[in-house]
Amino acid sequence: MFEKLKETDPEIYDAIYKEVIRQHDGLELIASENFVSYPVLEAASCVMTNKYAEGYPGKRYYGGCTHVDEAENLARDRAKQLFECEHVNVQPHSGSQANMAVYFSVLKPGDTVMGLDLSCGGHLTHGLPLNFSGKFFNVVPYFVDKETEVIDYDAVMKQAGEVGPKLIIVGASAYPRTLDFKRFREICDECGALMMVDIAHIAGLIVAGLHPSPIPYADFVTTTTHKTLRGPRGGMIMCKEQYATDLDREVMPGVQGGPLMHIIAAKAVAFKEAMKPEFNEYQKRIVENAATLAKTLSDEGQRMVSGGTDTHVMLVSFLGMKFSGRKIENRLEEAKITVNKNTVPFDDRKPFIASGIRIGTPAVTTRGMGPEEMRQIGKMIARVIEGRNDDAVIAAVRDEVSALCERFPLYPELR
Ligand code: DSN
Repeated sequence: MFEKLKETDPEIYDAIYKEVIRQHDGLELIASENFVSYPVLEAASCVMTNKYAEGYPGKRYYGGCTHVDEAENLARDRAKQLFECEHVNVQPHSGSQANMAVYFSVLKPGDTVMGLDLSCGGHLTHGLPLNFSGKFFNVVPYFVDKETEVIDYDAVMKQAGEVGPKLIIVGASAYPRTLDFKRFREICDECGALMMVDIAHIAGLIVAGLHPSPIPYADFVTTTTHKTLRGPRGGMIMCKEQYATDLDREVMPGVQGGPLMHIIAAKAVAFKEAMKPEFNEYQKRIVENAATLAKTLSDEGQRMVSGGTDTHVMLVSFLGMKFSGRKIENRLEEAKITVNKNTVPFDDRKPFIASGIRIGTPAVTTRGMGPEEMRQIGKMIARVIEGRNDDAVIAAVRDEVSALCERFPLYPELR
């Protein structure tokens, strides 16, 4: 693979080569990661990376945009068809920039917004004090219920009535349960707030009809394109037509300059893939796999946040235990199982140490693994957690992981 690169820059070639091997040889269970198709990979590395195209199709600040216009129009049309939205902007480089553009288009510095607390599954850009969202705006977090670890909509309604936010941010990075967008709309209407939903994690499930869509309820919907949606790393914003002009202006020139046209082309390729019936089948398998994995972990004695999952993601809680999520993340990595440490509701450890791990099934499902493999993986994870201080356990699990991965090849084109 990459013969020219190998010749001219052996050090970078070597890093890329080793990453191909790492992705093949291990179990990827980070809930926000996936493996794009080879055509998406080809588009993401194409010559459109050379092109400046500030502006939008038909209205650019640069000449020579005929073909990148074709790509962006295809991406926009396909996204609109997939999500049944009125307007879409496919230029955000990331989910964070998508969220930033929405906030700046409707809020002024100091305005009050509400977002799900980080420890309860919210995202950095939903109001963490260290993030731009927490620095620019007065963010009041809402929480999950202490007992059920699920959002208590009545409590959010009461809190929103007291706080009077201008915007309520709905959505999460680590929340395993279905979100009730209709209920959030009622809360927003009751307190006069705008509603933004960040569907970065569940976008693919929504396309397949496995999670309700927020499009009929929300003023703005943001997403990344690389998680369950299985496209290239990037962001996207959907909104009602009435916000379109302000929003587009806020993406460019407000937040960004030139769009990444190779990535927009790759987004279009991924959206076309997502229109196929096989994509819906794939999303179904993600959810079934997550349910099987969560049940196996629970049967093995692990405590699952909220008792399990409705989606692609789950959290194992070590709250109140002597060992942390960081320790388990490290031990699992030694066994070639990749997860991330994650805070759990009302965590008393900092996010860099955390009292839980987050696990997701999109990537292993892309490799073709099913319920039988999920039971095997759940048992291996439980063995590592229980045998966290025993190197022999880690070594035995690592051998089992290697044998499992050999049965599900990844990117044969790159081998
Ligand atoms: N960092 C992403 C995640 O892992 O969920 C969210 O943007």
